Amino acid sequence: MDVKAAVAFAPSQPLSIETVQLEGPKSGEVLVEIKATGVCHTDAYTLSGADPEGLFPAILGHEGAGVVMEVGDEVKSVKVGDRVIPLYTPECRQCEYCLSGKTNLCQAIRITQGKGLMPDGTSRFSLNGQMIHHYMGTSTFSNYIVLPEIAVAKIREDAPFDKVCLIGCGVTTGIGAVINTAKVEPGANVVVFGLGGVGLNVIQAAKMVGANMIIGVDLNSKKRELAEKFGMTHFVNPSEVEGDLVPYLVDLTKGGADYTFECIGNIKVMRQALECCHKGWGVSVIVGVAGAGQEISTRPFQLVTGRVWKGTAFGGAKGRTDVPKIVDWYMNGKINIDDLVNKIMPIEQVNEAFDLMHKGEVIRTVLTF
Ligand code: NAD
Ligand code: AHE
Ligand code: ZN
Repeated sequence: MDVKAAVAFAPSQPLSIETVQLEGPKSGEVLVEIKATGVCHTDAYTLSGADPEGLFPAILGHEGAGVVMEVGDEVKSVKVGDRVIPLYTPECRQCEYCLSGKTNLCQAIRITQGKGLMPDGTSRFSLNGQMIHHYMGTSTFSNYIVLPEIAVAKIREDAPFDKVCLIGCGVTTGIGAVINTAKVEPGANVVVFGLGGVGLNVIQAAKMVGANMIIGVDLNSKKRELAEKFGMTHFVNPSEVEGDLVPYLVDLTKGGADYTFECIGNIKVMRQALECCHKGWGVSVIVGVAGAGQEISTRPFQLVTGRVWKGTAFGGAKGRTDVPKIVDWYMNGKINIDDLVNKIMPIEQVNEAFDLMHKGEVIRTVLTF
């Protein structure tokens, strides 16, 4: 079938709206009509050319929501008409990783996904005979996509696509980083570096679990007002701090933070986030994604003296199990997504959405089809 998609032909080039050919679902797969998609910083990261798994041409996008239009043989967990959120971290419930109970990193299709292909090793997208890569197993910048059944979360039928699409990445990542990965407890002091779509969700989850100080750090002071609405108690703009940021934050938290979250993708900030943690027990969670060739460093003494460095992908969430619950939290007013969506535009304005993100003028632009 013909579908409408924003195609990334080469790194750092604007996306191009094209009529692309899509092959239908095979056994165990579903066809989903994407109704809305967010633009996450990871899409910009891959488009920049810094992603070692970034392949071109490709259809980017991984923060979507839509409706099942067709199911292949053997599909049991969803049916035509179901609302779903595509999962870049699937949940097969059968692989060693899923069965371990220790991680959300289902590996059932990870190898082909990283090659921009479906599990059978083929791409279903083509443009005039030229193969186009899938991206993160999702490619939500296309109005129709094909996914394995294990990579869709069925959600309630009254969930609005242009809001719950953010649960496909930023919302779940930020909230899950707090609840699943760090397991922040009531009364903890928390520092969040980067107050974008992910960082604001770290803040709202930290507030939800009863954190004490929730300190937000961002170079863009325009992020302050919304972060306060989400629960930030103190704001720090590093460019306005005299001297080093780390001792400043250690003083502010009277000895160091119990938990810090790096939500930028900057390796220097990752080090600061670790080193402003409390001696003996502080935990720093890396959420941000840094480019090919970049490495983190610190004095091992920082770890010897009890600080813990960890990371999180999709907030440690098991998609098919946890995503429908997070949708319920939104529908029941427990979490705020509305204020994260600053602009809703048609997919034709996808390049404008990237520009707005780079200028720091939005938390999320949602693109519709
Ligand atoms: P975003 O662009 O919405 O927000 C980033 C924020 O960081 C902005 O507010 C910006 O002003 C701020 N910032 C930039 N440099 C800074 C610095 N040196 N010091 C302080 N603040 C700075 O991005 P996002 O969509 O929230 O994503 C954040 C990061 O998380 C990205 O690296 C993204 O790739 C990554 N990410 C990871 C996962 C995961 O599963 N681990 C999921 C989603 C996003
Ligand atoms: N190909 C990239 C991977 C970047 C990365 O870490 N991605 C996160 C999700 S970011 C969503 O906005 C993730 O899920 N990681 C686990 C995984 O298996 O990819 C690179 O840098 O190599
Ligand atoms: Zn993302």
